[in-house]
Amino acid sequence: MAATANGTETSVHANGTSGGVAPPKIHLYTNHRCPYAHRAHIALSELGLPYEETIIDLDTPRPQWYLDINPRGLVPSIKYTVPGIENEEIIYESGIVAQFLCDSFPSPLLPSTREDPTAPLRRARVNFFIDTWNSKLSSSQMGVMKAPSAEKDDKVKEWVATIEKEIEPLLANTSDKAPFFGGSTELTFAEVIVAPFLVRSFAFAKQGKYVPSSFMKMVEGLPNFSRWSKAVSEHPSVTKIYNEKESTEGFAKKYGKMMEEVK
Ligand SMILES: N[C@@H](CCC(=O)N[C@@H](CS)C(=O)NCC(=O)O)C(=O)O
Repeated sequence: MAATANGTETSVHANGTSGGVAPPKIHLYTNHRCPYAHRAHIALSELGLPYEETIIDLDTPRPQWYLDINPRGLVPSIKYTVPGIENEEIIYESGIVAQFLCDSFPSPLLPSTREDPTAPLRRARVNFFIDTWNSKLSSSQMGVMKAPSAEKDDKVKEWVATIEKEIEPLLANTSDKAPFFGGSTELTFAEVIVAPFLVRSFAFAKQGKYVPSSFMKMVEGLPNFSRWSKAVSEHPSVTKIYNEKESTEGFAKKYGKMMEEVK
């Protein structure tokens, strides 16, 4: 880690690439407590791509140099160059960053449509899972987090019922040996997108602060979801930069006011 002229920390992650292809130059602007940025870290780790990293302080207004990179001021962003082939390009919005990386470097994360005729259908399944997670689960999770204490138990039941109805069947072909989406032995793009939110849900439930601890016990009754979520939460590409304490404290700092009534 080195301090730079603009006061941020920059570090280099030289994992090496597979396949003998000249690596692109990737610079990731991130903050390790952010679940959206976590998506980019998981993709980079699984793809074994080397990258440089600058940590963006989310507790202070974004400096102009970062707004010039990402006018929305959010993390993550990547600066991407393939020397001699692609000029420097800035890409932001975590889903787009992760998808771009997965499409650029075909891997078990997301099948490439270029060589594999079964890929479009497998990609559609992954996208359906992500869409279901975002459209059906996110609002019920927020419902639990924002609910006053007296209503939390009912809200958590609704959340788990939604997981059972919408997610449990989509994990039907997972197993102990192949616990990831679609019965994969390795992480997929589905996990890249949802794992950061999954691990934070469990962290909140462990703390019993925004999410009642009963959540942990209740999801144990869902065999597919609990097997899958355990494998995802323990995967080294998911745990690599994730710091449970910093992430949940960061959330409390940012959203403490909004959640005040639920303490
Ligand atoms: N839709 C964006 C959301 C990214 C986002 O909200 N990042 C948060 C950190 S988790 C952020 O940069 N917030 C700016 C701030 O806290 O001032 C994405 O998917 O990349």
